[in-house]
Amino acid sequence: MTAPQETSFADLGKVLVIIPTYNEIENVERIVSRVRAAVPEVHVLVADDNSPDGTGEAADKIAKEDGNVHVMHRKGKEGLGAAYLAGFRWGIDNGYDVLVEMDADGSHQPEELYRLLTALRGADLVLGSRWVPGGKVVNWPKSRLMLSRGGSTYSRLMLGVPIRDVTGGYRAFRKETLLGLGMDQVASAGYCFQVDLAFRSVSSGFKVAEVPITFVEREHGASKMSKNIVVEALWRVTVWGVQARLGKLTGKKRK
Ligand SMILES: Nc1nc2c(ncn2[C@@H]2O[C@H](COP(=O)(O)OP(=O)(O)O)[C@@H](O)[C@H]2O)c(=O)[nH]1
Ligand SMILES: [Mg+2]
Repeated sequence: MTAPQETSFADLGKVLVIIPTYNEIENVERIVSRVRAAVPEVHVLVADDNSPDGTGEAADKIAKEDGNVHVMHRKGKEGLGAAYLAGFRWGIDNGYDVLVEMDADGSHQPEELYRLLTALRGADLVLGSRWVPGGKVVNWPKSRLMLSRGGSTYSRLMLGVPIRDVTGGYRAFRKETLLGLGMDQVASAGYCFQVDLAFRSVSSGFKVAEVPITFVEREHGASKMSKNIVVEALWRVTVWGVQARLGKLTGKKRK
């Protein structure tokens, strides 16, 4: 693990790390304290979908003790994409300049956050990437590795985006990128939300950079990955790819 960073990211403005949670009672305290220790100047927003296991209340307790931690209570499970969109809006409305996506389960290591923020100095969006040299995945079964690599490759080829890890969810956006990519038209609910945002950023002409990360599979709690999420991603990416090709033929752009 890396020591806390001495350098400041004040030049990037105010940074908000958004952590969506659904039943992450075993992880929420640990992840928030790791973020706050790794880059003390950042603020955290836990976006909880009314987790039955009490994650939202646990987050409230942390927020009571630490003024840099905020909690958004959403009414029910609406998917990771919806939680992020609400979190982005809250962050932008509350004066944040950089919005970071991070899972609650420790897969996205807070100790690597400084690398994403450093790269954001020269980019509009930075993706933590498992599939560039130096990137890796720890503790994933072969089936999950194949799904992720296959999903990224299919999306890259289908959409023509020059990105190795299109589905990853450890990212840092400048506020201007989110405002410019048409956030209000994003309908993806599950993980294809990540593909959607990456595709929109590239199509809108934003500079997207990838930095290698080590993705560590969760030790506590359960994954919310489901067959529906995979099916949603597959059909949406296929539709976008076909639309993009037809658009090229007819000169129309995807909305
Ligand atoms: N608020 C909210 N968070 C969610 C939802 N689905 C997943 N998450 C969170 O999104 C992150 C990634 O989910 P996870 O289950 O670890 O997916 P995996 O890493 O792809 O297996 C975790 O922090 C989850 O708690 C949801 O419907 N709402
Ligand atoms: Mg996970």
